[in-house]
Amino acid sequence: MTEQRPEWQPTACILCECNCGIIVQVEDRRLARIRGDKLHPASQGYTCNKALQLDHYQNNRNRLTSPMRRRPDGTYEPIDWDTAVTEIAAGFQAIAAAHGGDKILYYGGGGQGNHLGGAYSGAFLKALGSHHRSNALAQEKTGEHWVDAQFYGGHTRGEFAHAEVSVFVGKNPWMSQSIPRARVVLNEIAKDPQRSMIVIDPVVTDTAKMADFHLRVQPGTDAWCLAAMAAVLVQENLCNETFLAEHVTGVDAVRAALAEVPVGEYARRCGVDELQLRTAVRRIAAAESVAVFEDLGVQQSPNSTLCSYLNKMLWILTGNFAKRGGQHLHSSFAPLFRTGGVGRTPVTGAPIIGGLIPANVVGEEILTDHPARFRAMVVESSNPAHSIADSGTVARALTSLELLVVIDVAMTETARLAHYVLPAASQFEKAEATFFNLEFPHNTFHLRHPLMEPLPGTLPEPEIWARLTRALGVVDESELAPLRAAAGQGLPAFTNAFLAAVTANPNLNKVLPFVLYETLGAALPHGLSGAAALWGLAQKTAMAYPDAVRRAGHADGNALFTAILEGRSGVTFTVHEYDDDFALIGRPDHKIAVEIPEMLTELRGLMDAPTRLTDAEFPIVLSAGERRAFTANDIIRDPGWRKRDTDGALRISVEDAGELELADGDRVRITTAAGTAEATVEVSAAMLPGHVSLPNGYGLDFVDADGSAQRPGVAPNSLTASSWRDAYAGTPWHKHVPARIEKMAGARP
Ligand SMILES: Nc1nc2c(c(=O)[nH]1)N[C@H]1C(S)=C(S)[C@@H](COP(=O)(O)OP(=O)(O)OC[C@H]3O[C@@H](n4cnc5c(=O)[nH]c(N)nc54)[C@H](O)[C@@H]3O)O[C@H]1N2
Ligand SMILES: Nc1nc2c(c(=O)[nH]1)N[C@H]1C(S)=C(S)[C@@H](COP(=O)(O)OP(=O)(O)OC[C@H]3O[C@@H](n4cnc5c(=O)[nH]c(N)nc54)[C@H](O)[C@@H]3O)O[C@H]1N2
Ligand code: SF4
Ligand SMILES: [Mo]
Repeated sequence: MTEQRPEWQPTACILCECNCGIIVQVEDRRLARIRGDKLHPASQGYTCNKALQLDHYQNNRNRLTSPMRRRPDGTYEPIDWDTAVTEIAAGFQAIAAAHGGDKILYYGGGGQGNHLGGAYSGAFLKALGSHHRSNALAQEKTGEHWVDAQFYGGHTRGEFAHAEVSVFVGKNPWMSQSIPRARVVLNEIAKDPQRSMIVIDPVVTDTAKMADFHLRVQPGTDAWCLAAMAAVLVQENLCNETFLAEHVTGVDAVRAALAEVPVGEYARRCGVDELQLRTAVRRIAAAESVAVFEDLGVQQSPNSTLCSYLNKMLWILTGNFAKRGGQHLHSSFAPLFRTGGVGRTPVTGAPIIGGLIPANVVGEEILTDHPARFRAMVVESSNPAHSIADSGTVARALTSLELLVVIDVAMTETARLAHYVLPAASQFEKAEATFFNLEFPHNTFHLRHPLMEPLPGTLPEPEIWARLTRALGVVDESELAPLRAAAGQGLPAFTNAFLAAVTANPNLNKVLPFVLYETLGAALPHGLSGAAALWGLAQKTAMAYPDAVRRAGHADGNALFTAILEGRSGVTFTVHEYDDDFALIGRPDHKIAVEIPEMLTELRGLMDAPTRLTDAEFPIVLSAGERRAFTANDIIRDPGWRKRDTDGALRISVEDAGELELADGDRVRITTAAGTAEATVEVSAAMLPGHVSLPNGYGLDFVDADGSAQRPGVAPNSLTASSWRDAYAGTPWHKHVPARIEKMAGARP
């Protein structure tokens, strides 16, 4: 091999759902130099501090390099791929034959940046008759989805880059990002005297510091704050009546409920000054455009679904929809939720929203002798033994399964409970993409090409799923051969052959991603066979939004697919006009339907509901899982990536620290109803008395170069209980765990 000077290769950061475009120089399989990619249509050269640390993900001692099989004594032995695939396929077939394929649960399917694998899993699972699934969205976004589905049958995003007023509800975008070029946009808002920012958060976050209005609610009291805010709109006649008359149904019922809200009393209950609250609402009402982002601070706190319902009133009642800087129903390249009504889980009868079983009941759906219990699971690109509430019980449940298969790049807490662990190629070693395509009017999709060959012993997920599906023997080779031949003749020929094949055998549709991988995949350029499923998604997208796709410069699905294959820095796949928002409302009358009777009952119930869930035994509210400068879910296991906060400090108010005689660096014991842990203290003026916070993504096991195991920080879900969850969506209240803090004797670490 000749020595090559590394070129800058485009790819993306995978540490949060923004997936900012980056360019990378690879040396010896290392991501040696990393910069923002100015050509990326969404991020335009932007990155945050974390992107520079990506080599800690790509190269670390805990990466897997061989399929592993658990021995009876609990240790693991490496096995070859053929053995693993044969045994796993047979194992799932046996479960399906004995108990039914619906006893196989699929968890995960992609983290922040890797959704191609999940796209292929469906073929294997469908072939077995498995249809139940869950993932992290079922511990954050299903409550919002439940509301969205009834309002307008879609998902909305605010256009913060142009909003006159930006509202962040339990959201700290300076740290957690989630909107393109977050820090640039936040700085622009803060600098512009014509624009305002409203932040609802008990903590003086970096975002709150930039806000014009920081509504510093007491933890867990957002429902009263948001009810009061929406009520001010109604009671002070600040609604956009023209918009409501034309585009919204059910307004009278909402108006009646909000008319009853005692604004002053509710402001007092949530701890916000009444005049400040009213002034913030008047600012919203006076603005040309308003965009709102709700996130974990409310989605993982008491009354979470009601909070989702109420915060949307701020932009609906003021008509901030279908206009520049407002809130929008964006296009999607691959929907994150299934459509259809709310189902029920087989054992506990918990709500299945958007096709997802609440993460919080996964343990209960397994640890029972109920005949409908789950018997087997596939976990892909997720670490539920660490990320779901009450990790101890989740671990016991996973251990009790008849078959658990984990697909991951690393030996995670979950992998260590599996019968088989399959090593995936990293996200820089294969074709990958995210389905977090949430923007409007310009929505983008980025197919990342591999930067290097897969680490020896690993495989990209599309290949893993193809091998597993082949082993089931559900598709006859004679059906694939003509498609394979057509794929070699170009996309038009393939399209025709494909249509003929699925017409002749509709069953092929069931295993569509597999069929595409086996046929079109083989004809794609080297390293891109995993992109085959995108062909089908590109056709669907072009059919769903024909004008917006054409405006983005793609004549049809094949043109879009080609642009995706060739656009190394990502492509814009839809360009919408603001009026399109109305057409995107997924209701027959294309109007927003705001009357949800259960939510109005909950709203009225606030009058008698408790604002405090703490008691004498657990007097302090613990937010378990805050996003900080050096957290990235469980994606980077090597603690060496952190430049500071290496212990993941427990942040505590000056007042509470004074009372407990705590100083920076002291060790404390945290106890909750679910468990106990030790942490290092950081005294912080940002915290309210009675509120402490721990970061997410800590407490991960890592084996160091000298073979010693370490686990810095607290695993947040050693302190959370699965029963502590929302009644409508089953989403956890991670941000609101009653706790007790005690100073520990002895030396500082
Ligand atoms: N750095 C970093 N960024 C990330 C991630 C990461 O791990 N690290 N993860 C990504 C993921 S998966 C997600 S879902 C997003 C989440 O993004 P965010 O939701 O912004 O993240 P959090 O810090 O968990 O919670 C947001 C805020 O909720 C506040 N909060 C706590 N209790 C309450 C309350 O009772 N009411 C209100 N109003 N606020 C409260 C906290 O003070 C915090 O500022 O971040 C993404 N971005
Ligand atoms: N207490 C508490 N719990 C929380 C939260 C909280 O705030 N507090 N936040 C919740 C939220 S919002 C989220 S999103 C979840 C996230 O929790 P999970 O859904 O468990 O996801 P991650 O933590 O992102 O873990 C991603 C996994 O994917 C693996 N991985 C990385 N790249 C690849 C790849 O290319 N292929 C495969 N197969 N695997 C790969 C990583 O090694 C890692 O194990 O945590 C939730 N849990
Ligand atoms: S962590 Fe998120 S915002 Fe930061 S560079 Fe990566 S993708 Fe972009
Ligand atoms: Mo998340």
